[in-house]
Amino acid sequence: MSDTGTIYSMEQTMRWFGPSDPVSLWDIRQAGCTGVVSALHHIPNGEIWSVEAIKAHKRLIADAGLQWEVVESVPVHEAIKTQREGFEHYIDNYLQSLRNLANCGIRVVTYNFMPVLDWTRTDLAYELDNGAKALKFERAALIAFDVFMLCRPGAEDDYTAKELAAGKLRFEAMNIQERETLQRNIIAGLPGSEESFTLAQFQQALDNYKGIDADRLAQNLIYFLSRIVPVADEEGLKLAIHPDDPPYAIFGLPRVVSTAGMLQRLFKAVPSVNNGLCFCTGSFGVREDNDLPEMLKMFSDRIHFLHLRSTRRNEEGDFYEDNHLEGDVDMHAVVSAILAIQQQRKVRLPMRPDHGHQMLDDLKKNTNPGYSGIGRLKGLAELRGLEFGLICELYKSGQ
Ligand code: CS2
Ligand code: MN
Repeated sequence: MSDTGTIYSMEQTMRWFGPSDPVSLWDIRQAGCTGVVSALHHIPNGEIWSVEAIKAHKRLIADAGLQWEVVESVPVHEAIKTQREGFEHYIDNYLQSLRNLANCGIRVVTYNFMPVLDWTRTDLAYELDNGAKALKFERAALIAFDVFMLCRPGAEDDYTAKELAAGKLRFEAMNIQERETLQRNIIAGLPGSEESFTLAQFQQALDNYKGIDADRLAQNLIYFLSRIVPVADEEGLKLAIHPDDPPYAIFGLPRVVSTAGMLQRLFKAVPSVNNGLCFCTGSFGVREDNDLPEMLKMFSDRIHFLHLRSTRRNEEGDFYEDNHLEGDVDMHAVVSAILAIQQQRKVRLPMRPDHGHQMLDDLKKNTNPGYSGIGRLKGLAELRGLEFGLICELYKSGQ
């Protein structure tokens, strides 16, 4: 509790994909949000976001009585991640986009540094007991795709004999249509990811990482940070890197934003607090060795944005997206830790319910996987209730 008696609560937002999003700005407002998280998805990855384009998008959001709280994401071009020839041009463009966003009053920018693919799932319609649908990552299905459909050279070396056998069984049990769906789920681009591949293009994109191990990728990220963070400092922008999802290597690609140790390296190399974090509990929470409340405390001064959701994992290395207050994430401990950070820093952090189940009327609609309206509304309502209860306790204990 702060000296003034004010208690700092989270700023409630939802992601909005722009005018073509089946969930409208008014839906988001009715869900109880004061702001949105959004991006200019129509601008190709690597090009500059102009002031005019940013202003036009901002106006759309303001017309519905909402704030554009956070940009998610300004995508990082693959050339920057691999440092292939000409990458400096893409960094210059990125810097210009950041400057333009700051000039338009944007304060927080999220991005990620995942090679080739943004978030990855194998099943976008995993049916729960109650008939709602969730997103799922099934390891055997990933192996089926990697080893038996993509036929990635050397893929077998990444898995145990037991895993390979499970992947083979999984592959053999699928019909052509199921295989096509699996392929589409993995490489055709989930909402928010700016890339989409055919099988051949995907293999080509993987080949671009030959010779780039995790250490080299971390160096490339640190170089990128050393270029963008000074501009963020100048412009009063907070940068918030999103963790890897899933938070371990897939398709032999290196990962550098999955654990506390990896984050420490990045923050030590570029210490400004504007070199910050989008704390995504659903991504970090997939690893049992990530202690979320502990990580929140550890990085308390650089958390600028929150994605709240929970996953449930099993021994086979699968996980699915559970109800927001259930699963492996201890959401009570997480929201308590967030409230403590906010009182300490005297700030309200923007948060969004990260994904939700497809349920009720949304089962009949064409929705963006993970981003249907009703499931996120439910997640948001539960998270708000949890936070409200905790705030009432803070009031009681402080007075
Ligand atoms: C995903 C991504 O887990 C998530 O939040 O929906 O789209 C994620 O937002 C981006 O990778 C962040 O850059
Ligand atoms: Mn997230």
